[in-house]
Amino acid sequence: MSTSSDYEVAVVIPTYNEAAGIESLIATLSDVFAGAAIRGEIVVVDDNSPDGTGALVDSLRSRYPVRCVHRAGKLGLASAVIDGWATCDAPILGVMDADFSHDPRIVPDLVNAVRSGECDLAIGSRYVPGGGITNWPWRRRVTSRVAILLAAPLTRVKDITSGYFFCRREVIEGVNLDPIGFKIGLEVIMKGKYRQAKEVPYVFTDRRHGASKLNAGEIVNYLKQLAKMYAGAGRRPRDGAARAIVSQRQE
Ligand SMILES: Nc1nc2c(ncn2[C@@H]2O[C@H](COP(=O)(O)OP(=O)(O)OP(=O)(O)O)[C@@H](O)[C@H]2O)c(=O)[nH]1
Ligand SMILES: [Mg+2]
Repeated sequence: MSTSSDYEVAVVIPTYNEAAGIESLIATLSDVFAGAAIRGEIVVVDDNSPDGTGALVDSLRSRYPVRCVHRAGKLGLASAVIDGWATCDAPILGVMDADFSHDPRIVPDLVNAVRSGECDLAIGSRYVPGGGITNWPWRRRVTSRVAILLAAPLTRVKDITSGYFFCRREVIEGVNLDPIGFKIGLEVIMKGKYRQAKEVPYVFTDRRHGASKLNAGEIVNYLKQLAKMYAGAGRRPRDGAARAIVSQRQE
């Protein structure tokens, strides 16, 4: 049995009622890691899901490189990711959703961009050439575009609200990440200690199973998070000036 320090990559998957699809995602990710010769660990952080997601993940430990961090109740996506990373020793840390919206096939591109030294932060991106969104109702598309527009002056990263990325652990180590709401990516993009970020395109697809946890409360959380970012922006070096951003078209 591997200890967590044997892994070079740890990907955290926050879950709340994702039993319908989580086994399939864990199996797919395990194959992706093996196919790309990545020693990867999958860390599910479950908030005592009533549908039994946590117990299901526990039962998969002998078959896949996965473990579950159990929390007492629904405490929010961003704090789940931060708590998950805190249990990992791997030099590269990542995050993705449980519902197959984040295409696992680009995991090797994201991880290799970081482990080769090309960048310190590799972001799955819907808003660079080659990226996109399928199956989203127009309301979700508009909400996403408005969310992106509101944050655009803060950074040159195009998919500012991406929840799919990998980075060197030094990028987040010692950084005061605010566990507010859904947008852990915005926290890392704005506060992380990286020299270079890269956006890797992928096509976001609507969830295959289960129900959305994005609600009006999370939109309010996002607006609060943005207000804090704008208030702090004057005290930070301008992101666009300080850091290089490269985009990559997928072949
Ligand atoms: N541990 C934990 N995970 C959460 C919480 N809220 C959401 N998640 C997980 O975070 C990920 C993103 O949530 P989603 O409901 O897919 O949000 P979304 O992608 O914006 O919306 P849809 O795709 O429409 O459902 C999923 O894996 C959820 O299960 C939470 O409070 N705690
Ligand atoms: Mg989703």
